[in-house]
Amino acid sequence: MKSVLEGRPGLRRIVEDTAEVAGFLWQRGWAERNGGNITVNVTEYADEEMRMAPAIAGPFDTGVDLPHLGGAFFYCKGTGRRMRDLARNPMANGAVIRLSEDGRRYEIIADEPVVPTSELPSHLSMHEFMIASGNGYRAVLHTHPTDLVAMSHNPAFLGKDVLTELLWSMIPETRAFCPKGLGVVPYCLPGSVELAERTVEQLGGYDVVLWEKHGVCAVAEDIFEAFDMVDTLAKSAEIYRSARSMGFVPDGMSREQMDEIKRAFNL
Ligand code: 2HA
Ligand code: ZN
Repeated sequence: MKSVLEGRPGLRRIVEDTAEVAGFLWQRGWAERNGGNITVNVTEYADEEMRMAPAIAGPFDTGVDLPHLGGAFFYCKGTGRRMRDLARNPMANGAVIRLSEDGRRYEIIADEPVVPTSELPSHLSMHEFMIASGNGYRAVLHTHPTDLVAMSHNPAFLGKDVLTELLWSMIPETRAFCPKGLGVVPYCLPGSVELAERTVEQLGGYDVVLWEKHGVCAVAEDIFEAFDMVDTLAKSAEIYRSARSMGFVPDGMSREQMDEIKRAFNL
């Protein structure tokens, strides 16, 4: 069977970029077994043939209300699939789905009947928020960065913007390239609608959200931007851990130094 990527260079680029990032996640040690998931809104690449393509599986319920996503298309990592496998073969470990006009159901249209990620309710709810807000974001990334997850086990870090301030102060890049900081979502069952709702509540203020004792979720224009924000925050967390393991509490940049970066980068 012909791949949906054939003759669609824009869609192919998105899927190849996603595969590259999936490899980074595995190399970072953030993607044990089937850990993490990625969805990218690919509606702009859906031509008439994709709109009319017969379903190869479904329809399935999305489980959430998605008034802005009627008729939208997504490339989604498959549930139970490994990032390291997706990196090598993205269309055997992920699929393109099409939402119904009311956004309540979806069908898998290509290339194989790979059922999407268990976190589909939270991913689609985030895409819904992004379309409704008109921010132009198309990518959602969820992964398990070890140091950030470890920090979420300390209640002292979970107050509003406590971790943001600490991570910003570890290295200038984090203040500059993760300017909204890190939102926090209290522990919820993975894959649940409650996790989806609590995550979307945070997106008004943040592009990266920490799921307590689980992982992070990042939204951005494209999958590389989403990865870079998580990578930058994870670097800060690693510097913090490194300093603590050398036996001292890191000073952190001063408030004046962080404000100077804010001005220099027009944040
Ligand atoms: O896809 O990471 O949160 C596996 C997960 C669920
Ligand atoms: Zn997870």
